Amino acid sequence: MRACDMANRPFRVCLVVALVSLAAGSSQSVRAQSQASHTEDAHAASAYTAREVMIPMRDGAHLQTVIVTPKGQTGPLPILLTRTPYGIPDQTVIDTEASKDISSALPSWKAFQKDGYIMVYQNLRGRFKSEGQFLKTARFDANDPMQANEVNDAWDTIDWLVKNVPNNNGRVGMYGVSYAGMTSGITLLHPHPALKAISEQAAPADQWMNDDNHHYGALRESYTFEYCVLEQADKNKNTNYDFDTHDVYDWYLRVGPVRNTDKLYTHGKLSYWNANLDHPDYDAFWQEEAWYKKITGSTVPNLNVAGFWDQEDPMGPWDIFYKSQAHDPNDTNFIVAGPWFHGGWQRTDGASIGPMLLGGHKTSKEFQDETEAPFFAYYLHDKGEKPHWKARIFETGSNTWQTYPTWPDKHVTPQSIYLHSDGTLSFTAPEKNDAPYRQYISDPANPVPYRPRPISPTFPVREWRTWETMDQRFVDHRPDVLTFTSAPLDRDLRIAGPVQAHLFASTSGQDSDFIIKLIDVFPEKGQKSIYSNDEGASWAQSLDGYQFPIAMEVRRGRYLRNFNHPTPLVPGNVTEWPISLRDHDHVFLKGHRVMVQIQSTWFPLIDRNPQTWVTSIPDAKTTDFRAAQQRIYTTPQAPSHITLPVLQ
Ligand code: PG9
Repeated sequence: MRACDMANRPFRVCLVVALVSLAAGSSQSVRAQSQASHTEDAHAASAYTAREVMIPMRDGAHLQTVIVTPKGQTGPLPILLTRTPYGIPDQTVIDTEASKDISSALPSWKAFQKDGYIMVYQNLRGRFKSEGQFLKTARFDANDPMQANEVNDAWDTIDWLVKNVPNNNGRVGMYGVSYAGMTSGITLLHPHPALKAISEQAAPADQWMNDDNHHYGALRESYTFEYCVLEQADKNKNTNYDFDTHDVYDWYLRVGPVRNTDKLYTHGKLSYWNANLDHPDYDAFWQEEAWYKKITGSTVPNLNVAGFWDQEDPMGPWDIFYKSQAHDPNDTNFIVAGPWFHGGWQRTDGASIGPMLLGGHKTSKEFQDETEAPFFAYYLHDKGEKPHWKARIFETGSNTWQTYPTWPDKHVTPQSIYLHSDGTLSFTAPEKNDAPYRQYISDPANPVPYRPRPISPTFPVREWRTWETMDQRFVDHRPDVLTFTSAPLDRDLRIAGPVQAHLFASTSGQDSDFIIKLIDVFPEKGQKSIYSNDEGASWAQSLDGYQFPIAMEVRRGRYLRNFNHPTPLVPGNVTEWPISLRDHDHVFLKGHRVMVQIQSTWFPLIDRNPQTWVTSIPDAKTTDFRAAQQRIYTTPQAPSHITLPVLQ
């Protein structure tokens, strides 16, 4: 393994880039931008003072913490705390970044500073100068008050801050994206009394079911492996794996069965990666990690934030929102969702998602100024008003902010759109004389790439951030990808709520995956994109005829009956595959077409299913991987369809 470039840079630059990765992994452009800023602004002192302290935890470990206060602070201010594994800013970073409008190194800084806060950043135990061991865990045992976990570390930190930081008003808020979203959200399980508001943003909640590491048990091979290298290869750095192929598709294919990554390359050094290989099923290990299940209600006001194109933690915020909603007597549990990749609301101005323009809105800035800052101002400063909505959502297609008093909205009508054997898609159910199925051969030796090749490493982040918005024409018409398309819509089709697919499918193997994609197909002419005014835009960058993914998901056959006890499929048997496509809010505009694509590999995002029966897929042998014949049924008895939450 080779340390990332960051390791060779001055420490302060590393910290900017490190905190940046808190939102969505580091990126070349942000890295270059940070470096440039350092040269230009190195001496431009900001109006803030940063001081570093080591805060003691109950077990004696001290955590590296930076406390940033406004120079010349006159009265008491609330504290806003972020707890991250990726590195924290120092005075130079504060001086450089504090003046920026959208700054992912100091998320939402500008919007918050209008109201005034003491900002606190802390490295999690075992990362950088923080003592203790980084366990990469969301465990919490309420019966063991001495357990090292993020709930107790947050509690001890808040307790120390309110007692030791001069001129604080006794109220603390926590916020952060992804890992720092998890460390905020998990405080719901046992909040310190001074914690008055949190905003978990893109927090993972269940790593086996639907966040970073697996989707319904299907291992997210490339992301999980590269993330474990990033965080576990070296305590003092974020490390990028040094691939010896330009296209990582080739590297993962050459590795073969997933256990070979450890046998050939990492040799037991990545404990969390090996935990993923040792626990393929939803056993006690993963059930303990699914921390949101212990939420008993909305114990602290919480602004959950989700991105509809979140390539890492798309489900966590919804899980946390729904679980807290079950007991929310004071109406303090809210959700904001929008057209964002993982942490996009803290990284760009949000004027577009992929190539799609968003009607002149700067959705990230609007979120920060109009929702996030007022939320904390209300609970920590007694300023302004409580949100009057349950969900505030930027709806794509219509490109408008919508507020909902309940989520899902009560006026939604479920309507099913059916797959037909002639390759069409319509709201009419199949009839008995239609051909019963369409079929393809899925070959693990030639898996369908999840984004156009060559595929870059996940870290440092390049195309990874926006791959879920990519034009699906790159696989359309592959012999192992089935496409179903509707006629152009004669009116707008507005969906708002949970989308649910039901495939009726068979395989000639004893195990298999099905991947389903719900796609908005743009008209063939005259579409405006972010490249429209750019003379250098290529033909391929046009939105004309673009196949824009709205929702995509995988299910693994061995877990259809039971997540903890995998069972073989019966070859040739028609089985119903329910596949949840999560919550969405999108308008398929008049003239657009709706498309569904189905395939059985999605590589190397998802590890390959051998399609024969093995007790553990990571430990399969090379010879276990075999081609299988897949059939998607389209009959009145086995009507494959997607149920859409239609809002008139
Ligand atoms: N998605 C990243 C992550 C969070 C929590 C656990 C593991 C990975 C992140 O962006 O922080």
